[in-house]
Amino acid sequence: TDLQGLRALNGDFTRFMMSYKFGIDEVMTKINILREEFSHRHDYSPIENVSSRLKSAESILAKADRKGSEMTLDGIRSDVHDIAGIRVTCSFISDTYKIFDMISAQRDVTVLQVRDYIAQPKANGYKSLHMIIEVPVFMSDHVEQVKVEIQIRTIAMDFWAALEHKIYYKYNRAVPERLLTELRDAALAANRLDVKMERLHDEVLALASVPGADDGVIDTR
Ligand code: 0O2
Repeated sequence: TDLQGLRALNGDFTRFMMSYKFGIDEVMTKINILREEFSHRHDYSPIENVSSRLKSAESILAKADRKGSEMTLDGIRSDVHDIAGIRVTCSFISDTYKIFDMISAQRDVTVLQVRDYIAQPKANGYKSLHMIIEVPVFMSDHVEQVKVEIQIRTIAMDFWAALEHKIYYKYNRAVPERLLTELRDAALAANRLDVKMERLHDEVLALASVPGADDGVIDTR
């Protein structure tokens, strides 16, 4: 009957979404391990924050429609890569690449796609390092390869992206030219801050490794 068909569809969709939720869980564990272990070894953490989100059914369908995908679970699975999304914010630009390398090097991670908008920012000024990976998720009777999109960026890039995203949707994707120019300016300012902060950080690290360099420095902690 129609009702049975609907129930089956609902069950399939719930399982579909669950696999992405498990994919997020797997990758969150990996990143949290890197975060803890790295800060234990080096006395500082390259990761400032990690967040995750499961794309809503509505946004998944809208994206599949935009891409002209076949409207089946398989069609959506192969075309929409960011159903499971994880965002990692770092203090410094070099840390974003460190995290990227550490994730890429893991044996059970398959890197499917990389977009380096840090080296090559988008025309609007957007910067971020994107990777789509596949990780195995072990279910009760089978193993599933699940796609997870990871966005890695600095705090300054994230600050910019959050505001740009808000403005983009406030103006329903038609942002006035003046604001676009100001956003591009702000992106350049954010980048200048990133470069300066990293230089300062490197300088302090170099200082800390010279014996006796701490003399006369007041510890205010
Ligand atoms: P939302 O609302 O964040 O989920 P592809 O499917 O790979 O061909 P896609 O998905 O556009 O194309 O890939 P891309 O360029 O890697 O962008 C993926 C995500 O990066 C976007 O997801 C945004 O989260 C973010 N992003 C990309 N460009 C911009 C930008 O100019 N500004 C901001 N603020 N974020 C950006 P969604 O699904 O488009 O949006």
